[in-house]
Amino acid sequence: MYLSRFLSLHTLWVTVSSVMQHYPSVWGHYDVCKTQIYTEEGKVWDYMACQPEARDMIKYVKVTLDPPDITCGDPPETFCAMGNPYMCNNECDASTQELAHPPELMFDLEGRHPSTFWQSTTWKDYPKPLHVNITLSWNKTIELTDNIVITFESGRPDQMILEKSLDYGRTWQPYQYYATDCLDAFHMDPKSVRDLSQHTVLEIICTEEYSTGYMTNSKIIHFEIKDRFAFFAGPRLHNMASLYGQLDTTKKLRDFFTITDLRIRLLRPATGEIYVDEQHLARYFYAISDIRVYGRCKCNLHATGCKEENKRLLCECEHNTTGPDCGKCKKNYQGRPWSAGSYLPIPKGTANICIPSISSIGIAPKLAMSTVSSVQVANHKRDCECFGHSNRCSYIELLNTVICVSCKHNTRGQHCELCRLGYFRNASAELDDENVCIDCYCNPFGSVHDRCNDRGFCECKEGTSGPKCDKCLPGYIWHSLGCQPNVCDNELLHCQNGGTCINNVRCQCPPAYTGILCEKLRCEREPGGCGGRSSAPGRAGEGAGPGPRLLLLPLLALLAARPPRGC
Ligand SMILES: *[C@@H]1O[C@H](CO)[C@@H](O)[C@H](O)[C@H]1NC(C)=O
Ligand SMILES: *[C@@H]1O[C@H](CO)[C@@H](O)[C@H](O)[C@H]1NC(C)=O
Ligand SMILES: *[C@@H]1O[C@H](CO)[C@@H](O)[C@H](O)[C@H]1NC(C)=O
Ligand SMILES: *[C@@H]1O[C@H](CO)[C@@H](O)[C@H](O)[C@H]1NC(C)=O
Ligand SMILES: [Ca+2]
Repeated sequence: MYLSRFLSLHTLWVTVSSVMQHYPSVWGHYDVCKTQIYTEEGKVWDYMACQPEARDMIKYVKVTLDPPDITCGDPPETFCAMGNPYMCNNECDASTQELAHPPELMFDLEGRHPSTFWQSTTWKDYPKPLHVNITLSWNKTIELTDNIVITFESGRPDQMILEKSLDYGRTWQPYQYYATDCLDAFHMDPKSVRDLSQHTVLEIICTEEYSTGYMTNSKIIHFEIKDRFAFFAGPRLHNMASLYGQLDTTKKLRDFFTITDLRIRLLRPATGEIYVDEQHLARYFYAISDIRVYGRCKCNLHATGCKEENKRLLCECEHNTTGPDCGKCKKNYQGRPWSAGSYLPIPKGTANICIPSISSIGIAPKLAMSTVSSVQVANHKRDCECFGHSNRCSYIELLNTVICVSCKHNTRGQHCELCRLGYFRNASAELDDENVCIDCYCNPFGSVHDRCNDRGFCECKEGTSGPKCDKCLPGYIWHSLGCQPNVCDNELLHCQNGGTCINNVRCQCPPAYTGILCEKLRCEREPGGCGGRSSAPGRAGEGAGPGPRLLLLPLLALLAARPPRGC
């Protein structure tokens, strides 16, 4: 009972002190990302993740077509009206504005009638496939916030792949396959986004939903962002906090909605039938009137603004971060490794601001002066061997050696290969395991100090035992300050002269007696003594000793049981 009380007291202390350590600075981190909102309780601050607002990203896009000469009109050609193979007197002529269909018309303001559109050449080279790549590049990482919507002016293609790149077009991954017959076109079972779930949300599917061909009126193709969000945020996206919680912890999910480029791969135009009518190849082409991409600049939750500079989007980085995506710490602010901010407000999330470099704090002057700046350190990355407990090291010129900085997971040492004091090595974990160091958890009252041996055994004070020094040896009893010898136990150590043993801590003596075991007459302690009736003359002074101590112990216990103020 005592033990659990004192252990909880200990954790309370730890909690209080760590809150005092981090609370003000964490609060400060979110300062730049709060707005005042009005609630029933009046004006309050709403803390939010630092991210720019979502907007129409099409304004900032650069488009590339492959092959480059795939746009119709050079030389001029005729094509058939959509849905009517016998009205083939429409003309595309790149040199006449009214008859031209350049790529820009995919991005202009739509909503008027008739719509404006880009159009490809017709499939005159049939049976050679009519392949077109439309690549949209932002030269900036963006996070999609709404469905990608592509509106066709011709029939929707029989086969198409939407692809994305996360590395400015160096590598490409499919985002979604679209076909009138998924099995035939891509050897995939047809699926709809509604067949997915939280667990399969990252699956790349082939859908037949948008490819019902030539004859229908519907012209639109979606890539469903919102339906995917809804697996986490509920059907009407009420619970965005839940989505953000997932995004915070699941990098794959975050990356899924992140792009630098999109590519629409048109693989086979709408035919409306199984076979292609070779007599009327001017029926077959691609035409797109509109493309919508909504998203926000990815600033790693370190910026609320994103500006356009020289036709390029750039985050307006806060928290002393820098780079187009706020992806690193500013010079002289590399005191700890960069990390992204958090979607979650305090107390769960922090902004992870960059802190001044070690050399500018100056731990030890000698060390600080010989520590190269972290920018240079990055070049030493090969030499940075920290078993995964740090990704930063410093070159110490004086010793001509590289040491790891800010070892995490309770490690320490040149290569983060040792456990911090108060931790011991987990024998079943490899050195690069996050669990490699285990807290000693030495009982603060029963142990000599907070360190333990390599098996986790703590060094115990007198009368104390157990691996964590939280048990008492026989003849001892747990008090607020550890194990104390039993005062009385009614077996070997009886209270005398009719005294009763209270909690093994003290004897409660009848009024006439005193002493640890009530072994003395009270009058012995008074001036003048007991008038010669003393049973043990000369021991009066000793009896006074334990009195205050025995009183003190319950008092301490009382104090300890009171919760600290303000919690
Ligand atoms: C379209 O892009 C893909 C890669 O995403 C490439 O393999 C293919 O050859 C390109 N097609 C054309 C017509 O450029
Ligand atoms: C992308 O932006 C960088 C500046 O960060 C610039 O140097 C580069 O030329 C840009 N690339 C394109 C294709 O615009
Ligand atoms: C960035 O560093 C400057 C200079 O130390 C400091 O004044 C400022 O508050 C820091 N910004 C943030 C958001 O911490
Ligand atoms: C020791 O490491 C293993 C392997 O990582 C882990 O499963 C276990 O929980 C660790 N033990 C403790 C007490 O942390
Ligand atoms: Ca248009």
